[in-house]
Amino acid sequence: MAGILILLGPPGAGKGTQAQRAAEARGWVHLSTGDLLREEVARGTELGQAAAAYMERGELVPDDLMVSMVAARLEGLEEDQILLLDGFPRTLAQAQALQERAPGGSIRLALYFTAPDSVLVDRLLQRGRADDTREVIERRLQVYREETRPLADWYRSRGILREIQADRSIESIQEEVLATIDSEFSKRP
Ligand code: B4P
Repeated sequence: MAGILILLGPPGAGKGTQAQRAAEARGWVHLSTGDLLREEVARGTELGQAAAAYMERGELVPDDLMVSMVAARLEGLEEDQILLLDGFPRTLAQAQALQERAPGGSIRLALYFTAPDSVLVDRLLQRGRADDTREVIERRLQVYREETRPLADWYRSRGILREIQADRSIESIQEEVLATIDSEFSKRP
């Protein structure tokens, strides 16, 4: 059975960093909706043009666009593939859409990354991507608190949430991420 692992957390928590490392270490598939959107923007596609203004303001791209983008990739998921979903879902509507489209029982874990806002802001300012200005970061954190953080309770109530303290070194977080996933897969192969 295919397995889906969700990486949930505020901007700058290191979801992308950890997803990329775990995918490389284990041969899993990494799907970052932020990276996909940035590719669409760079290519100037219709979706990219629609998404760019939201991303520049630190707002979420509308659910219908995000759901169809991810649904297309879920359909191509092969038996026994492990998919690391980085940055999706970010709203309750996206979580519900994922639940409906994912093969039964395939959503195995939601890893919930947490770190103080001051740490997140410093990391993002250092990274310096186009949407990493102080004003846009503040807006992204606010949108995160309102729209995305409630998903932690949603997955906790389904018994699949595992919290990861993300205010630590990249290496020690990676160790915990892999150990947490391994322990889940050893329970229910
Ligand atoms: P994303 O691309 O997902 O960006 P992010 O949340 O800022 O990054 P992440 O948490 O992955 O941090 P990273 O590892 O890079 O989203 C960008 C935008 O796309 C959104 O604002 C939204 O507009 C749109 N979007 C994406 N998905 C969407 C969806 N589902 N619905 C609607 N809109 C959507 O780490 C950040 C920095 O910290 C890096 O420089 C890294 O090197 C550093 N770092 C990481 N871990 C560290 C550690 N342990 N210690 C020190 N530094 C660390």
